[in-house]
Amino acid sequence: MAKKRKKKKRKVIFHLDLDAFFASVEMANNPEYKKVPLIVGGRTKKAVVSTCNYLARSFGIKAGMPIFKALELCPQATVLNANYELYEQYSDDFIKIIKKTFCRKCEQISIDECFLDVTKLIKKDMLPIKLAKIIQQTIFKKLKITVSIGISYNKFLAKMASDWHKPCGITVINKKDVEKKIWSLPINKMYFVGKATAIAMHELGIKTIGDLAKYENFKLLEAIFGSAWFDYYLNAHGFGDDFVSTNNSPPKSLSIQFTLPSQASNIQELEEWLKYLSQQLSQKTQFHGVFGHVVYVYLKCANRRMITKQISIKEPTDRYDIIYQHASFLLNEHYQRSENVRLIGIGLGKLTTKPCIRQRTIF
Ligand code: TTP
Ligand code: MG
Repeated sequence: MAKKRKKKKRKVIFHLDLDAFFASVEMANNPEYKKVPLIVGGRTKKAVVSTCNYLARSFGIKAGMPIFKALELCPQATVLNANYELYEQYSDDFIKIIKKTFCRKCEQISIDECFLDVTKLIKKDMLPIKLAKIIQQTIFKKLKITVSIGISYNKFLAKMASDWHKPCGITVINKKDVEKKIWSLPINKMYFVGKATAIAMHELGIKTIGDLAKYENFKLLEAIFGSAWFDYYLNAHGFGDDFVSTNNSPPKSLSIQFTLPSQASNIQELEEWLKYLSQQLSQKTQFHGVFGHVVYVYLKCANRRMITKQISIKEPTDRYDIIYQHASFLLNEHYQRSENVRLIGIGLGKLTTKPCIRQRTIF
């Protein structure tokens, strides 16, 4: 008799996203801020909102909005300059708590988000929602910050779910929910679909995730979006990657980017950002125990022009000064001085786990 093939069990993937992160850190440090609409951004004329607490959001204030406009909506709001070092500290603590207390299968994907593969933690007396509640309580007890949690069987759906009920929500998306919950969402709400991709989809008449799922001209999708089209299409049908990578598998490249609190067209200001990002990238690289052969810098300008430049370096590095030196060279070579920059990013590519011996030598 033919053996019955065992059905592969679906994984249980959590996506954790801290609520109003920068503003929440400020409120955790100064409870007075809980009582007021709070904006984190800059104080210059061109500054925009980096984030704001949920009280400020109730006035219609949103991330990316010019501060002056936010203050028109809510003149009594308190505006703070961002304190990035403090936010990085909270971010590190968040990940440490998760890894130490709950689950080592943790993949951090941004300053305030991570995926967890909790499949092995789920038991009869520890169902996903119960575990999610315990995680929320623990994070709040230790950091005084709330976290929203999305639960599903792959990373795409877990990420979509965490956005569903915020702040402090827990949302489960099962296979049967995909049509009901996901298909009606506008295409720009789809994880991985950036602004430019969403515009291109609109031109094809794809306005919702459901439109994409039902789209039949695959050749056209491939011609426009390259090989990425297939992932978008699979995701729209509820399929997707469920592998949560841990530190055991070193990344192929690492990068850090930031949408600037206000547009910058001043090279000194951009240099300052590069310095900050080089430090963060160096720390991230050291955390993963890897060394990069290529430094790259990318800038997104206000007119949507994307500048991406890279340079190979002789010895693979994880050092701040070397990363910054090369990034600064790229900036000075390729940045046209009058252009307004909205987003700046820096990365290390061709990563290896083996450092060059010479690099470690102390002179
Ligand atoms: P998000 O998680 O996108 O936003 P949030 O945590 O403020 O709000 P939500 O409750 O909706 O999750 O980003 C995390 C932090 O990163 C955010 O507090 C501010 C910062 N940030 C920027 O400064 N620029 C950006 O472009 C983005 C996306 C985030
Ligand atoms: Mg967040």
